Amino acid sequence: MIPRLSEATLDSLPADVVRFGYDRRRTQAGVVHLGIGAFHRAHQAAIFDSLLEGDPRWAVRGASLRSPGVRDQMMPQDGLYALVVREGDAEQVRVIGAVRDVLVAPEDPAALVEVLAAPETRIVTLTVTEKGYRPDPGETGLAAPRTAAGFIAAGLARRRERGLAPFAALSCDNLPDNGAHLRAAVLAAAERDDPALRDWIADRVAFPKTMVDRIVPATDPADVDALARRIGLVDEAMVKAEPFLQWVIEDFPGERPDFESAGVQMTADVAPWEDAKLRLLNGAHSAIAYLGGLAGISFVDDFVADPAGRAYVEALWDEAQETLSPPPGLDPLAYRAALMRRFANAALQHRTRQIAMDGSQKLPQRLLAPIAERLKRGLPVEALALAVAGWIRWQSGRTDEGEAFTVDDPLAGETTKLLAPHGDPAAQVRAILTLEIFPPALRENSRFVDVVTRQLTRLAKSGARQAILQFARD
Ligand code: NAI
Ligand code: CS2
Repeated sequence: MIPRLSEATLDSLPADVVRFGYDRRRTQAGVVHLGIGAFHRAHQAAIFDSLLEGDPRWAVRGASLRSPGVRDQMMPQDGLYALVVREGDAEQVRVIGAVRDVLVAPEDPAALVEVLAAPETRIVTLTVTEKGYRPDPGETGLAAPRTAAGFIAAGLARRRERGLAPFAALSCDNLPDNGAHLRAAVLAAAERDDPALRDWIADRVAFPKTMVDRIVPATDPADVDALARRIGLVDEAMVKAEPFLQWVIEDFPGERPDFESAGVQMTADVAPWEDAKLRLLNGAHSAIAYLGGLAGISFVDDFVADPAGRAYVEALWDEAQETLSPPPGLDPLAYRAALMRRFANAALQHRTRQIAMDGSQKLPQRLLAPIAERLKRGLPVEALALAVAGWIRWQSGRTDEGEAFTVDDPLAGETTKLLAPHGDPAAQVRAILTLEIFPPALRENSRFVDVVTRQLTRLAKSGARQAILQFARD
């Protein structure tokens, strides 16, 4: 049997595996991370791992707010895991030592509150997906929190009682103005039980906005097997990623790592970075997910390997780009060219189905915001509208070939109810636009309704492969 990666087997790693040089026993856990999925392990934890080489304060205690899966993968390995960075034929394997511990909140909520209140905790980071910021009707209050915001409020309440300075809370989810979303959710959780705590948090706690970027597909069992062959150890917690990594953080007061030394950009204004990333990278990703998914295309690189797919993505970017105010240092054309290369990275095997998840929570910032801006300026929105039509068609749970799948979306029940009674695209569009995710400015805009109906009709008649051909270039 192949042994497992752990402290005990570290020394058996092949020489070309990159390893941390710091002494894990001398580190302090200055960071608590909520939602320890693949992305945290390939992005923030990799940055903290680099920072630990010069400053022992920034080790991470991770927490899962839902299932024990990641704890059960990581803790038999002493929290160690490999970050496998792939591009084309090149592969780098790096073992990350930054994660000291993983807690499972539903098993012991009090333990997580205690960790958040620990004097050494200076920063709390979060990747709880876009839907993790929605109010949870099951939230029971500060005594037994369930949501990320509830835990943060409870941890801050205890710090306040103990006279400890608060931590800064950094959302690393793909939401526009993610700091403000998190702040609002935490203030609401605090106010419910303790209005004075709400005021203390409002005065004292930093919720910096952040823009995060690195494509991190979910790990497949085949990735674990390939890594075991490569390093001679089984690593159930490995993650795979592209080489590109960007983290832009709104500068904040209080104790923080020397982020800049690890390549993080600290800035006064994250918004233009965020808009460019959400509308160009994520907007195209969602379009590829729905149109590609309907056409039976499993991976992002396959979509852009087809000249028609590339031409469609360029048409979508032409539309989205005109709605941006790029920050100094971001050349939109160079950014787009780099994105196309990133999407074409066949070694990642990034599934369109993964990106299609939770579309109702992604559409507003990725597609609807640039559409609203263009309509205000009287500009056409054909390519963006085709992506929205693709999402609507996706909600019916069948590909163009008739293959059934489960729609993974917190609003899936509602969208099924809205769409089911209608066979024709015009009625489907009218029904779906009643969802709260569509702002009144769009819902009541006849140009928007018409163009989405036209694109949905085309999808229903000829399928996604044909529909993207309207954007073909010579
Ligand atoms: P993952 O599926 O590996 O992990 C998701 C994590 O979120 C898990 O810990 C899960 O328990 C937690 N979660 C899900 N719903 C939740 C809820 N309602 N409340 C609390 N926790 C919840 O996914 P991954 O790849 O780690 O991505 C997570 C998020 O990170 C994305 O939704 C996105 O906002 C952000 N992100 C991901 C990137 C990627 O390429 N994977 C890149 C940039 C940002
Ligand atoms: C993707 C993102 O799953 C999705 O919705 O669009 O997670 C994307 O991979 C990242 O934002 C890249 O930084």
